[in-house]
Amino acid sequence: MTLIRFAVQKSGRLRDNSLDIIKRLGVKIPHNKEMLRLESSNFPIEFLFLRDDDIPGYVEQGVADVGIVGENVLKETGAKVKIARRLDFSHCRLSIAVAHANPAKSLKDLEGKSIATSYPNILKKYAKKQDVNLDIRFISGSVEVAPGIKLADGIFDIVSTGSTLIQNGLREIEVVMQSQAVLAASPNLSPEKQQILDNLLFRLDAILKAGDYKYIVMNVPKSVLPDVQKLLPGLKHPTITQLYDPDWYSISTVVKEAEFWTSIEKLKIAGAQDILVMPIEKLVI
Ligand code: PRT
Ligand code: ZN
Repeated sequence: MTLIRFAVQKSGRLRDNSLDIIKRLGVKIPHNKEMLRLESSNFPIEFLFLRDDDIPGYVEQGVADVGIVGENVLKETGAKVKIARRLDFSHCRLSIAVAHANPAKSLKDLEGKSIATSYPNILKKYAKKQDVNLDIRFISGSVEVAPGIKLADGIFDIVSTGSTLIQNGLREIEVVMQSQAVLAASPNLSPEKQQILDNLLFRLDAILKAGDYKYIVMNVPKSVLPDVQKLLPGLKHPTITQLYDPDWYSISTVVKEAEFWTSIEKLKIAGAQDILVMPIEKLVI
């Protein structure tokens, strides 16, 4: 029987969210934190638990067929893989930062200076594009301490909340790239494996789409029903049911998360009451 090999980070920031998404796809993984290979009991997948840095190379070589990894790691390794889907978690950015006392306002002000980073390839390419010469110093971790111990003039590293930069007396001066977790796929899957991946992507899209929408239910007086109806940005038409009191209606529909607050405010002003908002588990359009 054909299986696809699915690489997941063994331990670290991506692991829990990756396993959560896999669970929501309806794919069972036996509980065993020690095992590096595990087969699903209800889907033709074998999971490989690896360091995130190894995932792009393994997917490129076809050792794994797909894998969840940060876009930052994918870009740094330069692996030739396809991004099948962006997964909307582990959002972060890669930025240049300097000590507060450093007057530099952007990368251009760091011409000839030293920058410590765990992402030398991304930085090299970016600096070349900007026509800036840098002395790039590779460090594999704790990059933020480099300026403080005079190891480098600046750093190029992952920033999420920015609190680590602040704790180390650093200031972000230029964002080089945005990143999030992605599902990377090998470019040369057999038709059988592609079929399994397509089944998985169908389920994944339902989960990713559901995250973009909310289900709302509200009560509306008959007198303002046409006004409220005009404001509803639902997927198709809303469901409208008359309540026991003939002067009142219940409306339910699906609203885009991004437009949610503006929609709710407008509906309230138009006369909608008792507005209930619910998350959507899966959405197949
Ligand atoms: O052991 P393995 O090699 O598998 O894991 P790892 O230690 O290399 O990576 P891990 O688990 O730390 O991160 C995996 C991925 O999570 C990264 O490649 C990013 O894609 C993503 N990610 C999202 C982050 C962060 N947010 C993040 N904040 N990775 C690291 N950080 C670091 C950041 O460098 C900073 O030092 O967390 C610190 C706190 O950040 P602030 O800005 O919130 O203070
Ligand atoms: Zn790593």
